[in-house]
Amino acid sequence: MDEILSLCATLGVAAPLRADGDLPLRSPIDGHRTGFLLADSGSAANHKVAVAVEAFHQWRTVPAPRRGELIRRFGEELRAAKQPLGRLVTLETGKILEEGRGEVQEMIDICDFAVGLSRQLHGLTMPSERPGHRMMETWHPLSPVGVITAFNFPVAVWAWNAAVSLVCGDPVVWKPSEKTPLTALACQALFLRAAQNFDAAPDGLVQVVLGGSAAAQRLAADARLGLVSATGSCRMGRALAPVVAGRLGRCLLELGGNNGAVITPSADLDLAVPAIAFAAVGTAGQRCTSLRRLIVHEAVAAALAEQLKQAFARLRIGDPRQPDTRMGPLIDGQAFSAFERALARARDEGGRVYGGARLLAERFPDAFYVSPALVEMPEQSAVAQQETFAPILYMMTYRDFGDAVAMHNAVPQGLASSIFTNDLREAETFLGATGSDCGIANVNIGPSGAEIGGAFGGEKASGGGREAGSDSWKSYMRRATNTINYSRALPLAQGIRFDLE
Ligand code: UN1
Repeated sequence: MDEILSLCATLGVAAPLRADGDLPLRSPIDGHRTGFLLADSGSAANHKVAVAVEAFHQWRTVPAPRRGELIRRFGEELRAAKQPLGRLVTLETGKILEEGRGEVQEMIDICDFAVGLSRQLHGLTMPSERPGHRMMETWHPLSPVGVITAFNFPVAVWAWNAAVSLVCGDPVVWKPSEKTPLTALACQALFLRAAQNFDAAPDGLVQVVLGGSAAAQRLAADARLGLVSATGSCRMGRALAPVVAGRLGRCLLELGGNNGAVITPSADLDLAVPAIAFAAVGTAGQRCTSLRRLIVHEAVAAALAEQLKQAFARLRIGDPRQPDTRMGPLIDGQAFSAFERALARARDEGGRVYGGARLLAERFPDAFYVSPALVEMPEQSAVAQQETFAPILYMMTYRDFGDAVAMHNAVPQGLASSIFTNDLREAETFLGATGSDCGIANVNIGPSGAEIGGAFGGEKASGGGREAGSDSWKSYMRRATNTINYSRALPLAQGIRFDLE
């Protein structure tokens, strides 16, 4: 607890804990209560949105490359704070140090991307059908953006949204997960450091609203937020999206995944085994891109299962602060119950479970360490169609490639996917129109660990949103189509005649 507070102080958050707080904070590492924070009341949150609206009115007039300069400075702050912020991510989420720092690196990367983007927010010019006319589109700042994030990527996913929003001219109102509020306050503090001596930055560009699902619902309902970008479970998306839609606002959803990998007879298992292990057990299976389903050709299934069991058995599981640990704890007891429930159900549905035990329970009765589970399933039954946010890898076999793709796509979610093959036809088919139906489809790498340069997001129940790279910025701006008449005549479109005599 002392370390968490001293890291907060280093990062610019003084005394975040409150004796009168109502948001309990518990360490996933040892289960101890860190203390309480104070959730924002409805009126406090309302005021923060009002401040963001004020900031918007000024910020939208600042030239985009100048807005980019602020994000460049923010990136510098993040570089300087990579170690302490990465460590705070580890302490708050239980992810290993390497991954905590990796998250901060992802923030730095998106800042770099956004700085370049700030000079490229350009539209098209189209030929007009009318003589002496020009048509073009221009992109303008939209409004303050509501950003709702999950515990598992407490800082990187916010940064994808914030860096892009801010260069687009939109302040950010951020509701972090109630399980990871300290990293959010730390990011805000680092941002304030970057903005301190930057004249063009109005106060209140980054607001943090602390609270649970009621706070998220309030942001969803707030018509001053033209866009609400929300990351979390499909259930969360189903609760929020209708609220945003009800006021005809824009929603960008990044929801659950149930990510699969097809392992073909030509797969290079020396590549596939470590890729599968990282994707299935990294972050203790708590990434939306975690690998949950293996669809393996029967010719390689036995060899692969054996190698995976060995790889899982060698894995160092425990205190994520130890440099050689590869898998830390689950976030809390609820996550552990979901893990146990899914494994019981898998057994009921005919699955053979390897691993899946609780570990270190005597030392940490209130923290939840587990060994990852490999579950050989007779078919892709109901349990394998759900996302359980834990290290469970279901393995099914196939004979015919077409069946493998069909099985791959036969789940409600459509986030990330991969195929391991050295057969060009299989690879291209998987990436083509009849292949993977996901927003992310990879060849010879796992489904997780995406770079920020591409658009990130999924289809079907994964929500349809796209964040981070490519042209995802367009969701954060208002597009105007402009037609300019520089002639002395008034020809109408579609050749319509409208004579007044
Ligand atoms: C998430 O789990 O919500 O692709 C985001 C990845 C990370 C981001 C995951 N870059 O695994």
